[in-house]
Amino acid sequence: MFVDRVKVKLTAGKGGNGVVCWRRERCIAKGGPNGGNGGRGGAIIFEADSGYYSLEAYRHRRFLRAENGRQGGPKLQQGRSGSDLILKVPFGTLIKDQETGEVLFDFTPETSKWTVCTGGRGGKGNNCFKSSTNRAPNICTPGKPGEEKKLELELKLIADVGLVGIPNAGKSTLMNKITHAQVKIGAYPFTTLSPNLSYIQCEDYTRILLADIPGIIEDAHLNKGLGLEFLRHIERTSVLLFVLDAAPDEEDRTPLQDFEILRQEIEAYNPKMLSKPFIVVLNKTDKPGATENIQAFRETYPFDPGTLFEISALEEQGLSVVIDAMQRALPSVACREYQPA
Ligand SMILES: Nc1nc2c(ncn2[C@@H]2O[C@H](COP(=O)(O)OP(=O)(O)OP(=O)(O)O)[C@@H](O)[C@H]2O)c(=O)[nH]1
Ligand SMILES: [Mg+2]
Repeated sequence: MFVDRVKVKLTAGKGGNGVVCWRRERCIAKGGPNGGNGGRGGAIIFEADSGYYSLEAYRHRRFLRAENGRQGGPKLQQGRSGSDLILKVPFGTLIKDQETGEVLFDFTPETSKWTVCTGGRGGKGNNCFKSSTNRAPNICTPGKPGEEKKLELELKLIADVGLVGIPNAGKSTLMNKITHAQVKIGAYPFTTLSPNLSYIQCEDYTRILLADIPGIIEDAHLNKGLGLEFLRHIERTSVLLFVLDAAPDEEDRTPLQDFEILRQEIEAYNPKMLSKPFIVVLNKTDKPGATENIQAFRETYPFDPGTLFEISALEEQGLSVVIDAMQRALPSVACREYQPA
């Protein structure tokens, strides 16, 4: 199951207590204090891992605690420190404060580890309090509590190319044909209910990571259909790939209208996304009626040949040139980080 928003309460481990103990040995009178210190409590650390692509692991784990430190022992024995709790998250996870909504950390490919809650310090045993004036201190201190935080984790996938389209445009079909994904396809709207990630293995050994999101309909910004909720998963992609149905079954729909609806909805969500490089594919060219629609589209939007493509995802026609266009539109490989799903 794809989970992209969870709330968690984290508590780092408490430090172990210090102890009061006395050295007792044959022939050693008044051996003095020898109570050890408590161990440190375990910390909580977030670690981004490319093997994860959703926050599902936290769906039923809302309260997370690291191990407490153990108390000190006699003979100056230091208590064992609590083990750190490592929480794996996918790249693209934002960590926010639950109350203020402030973004505390963002797991981009450059950042992969963050200690979110430090464990409490261990208490001091009575050996620490001995001095020239107090050679038999009868005191020790308790361990300090670990840090506690209430956080919200939000995932915004990091992909190279984001597929956007009206439901049933053929996004998932295209994704299945050009990557190794096996996304569900259906001749009805909203077949895809959560984002899918997969990558294209190019001939020059580079990879292009694609994100397929559920379809967007008119007035999605008013929460129609599945709303604009999933657009955040393509907010960080370098390139947008508009997939348009060149021959819609509904009489009153045209790819031209669909394109305008998609642009309006994206603008309502985040106008900055429209300034990204984009590619438009007119899909289903094998269907009757596609030619007229394509002509009308080209007259209104005379995009250059590197931006507008006619394809048939089902019959695998024209797909290789779209992949080439994606490669060209993306920043150089050296500037990209791949996070295969
Ligand atoms: N004739 C024809 N049919 C296609 C083509 N591409 C996709 N289809 C069909 O269109 C229907 C919808 O395809 P999907 O890939 O599920 O569409 P989608 O855009 O992912 O739809 P949602 O997940 O609902 O948003 C399926 O019945 C496909 O077989 C094509 O090139 N030609
Ligand atoms: Mg789909």
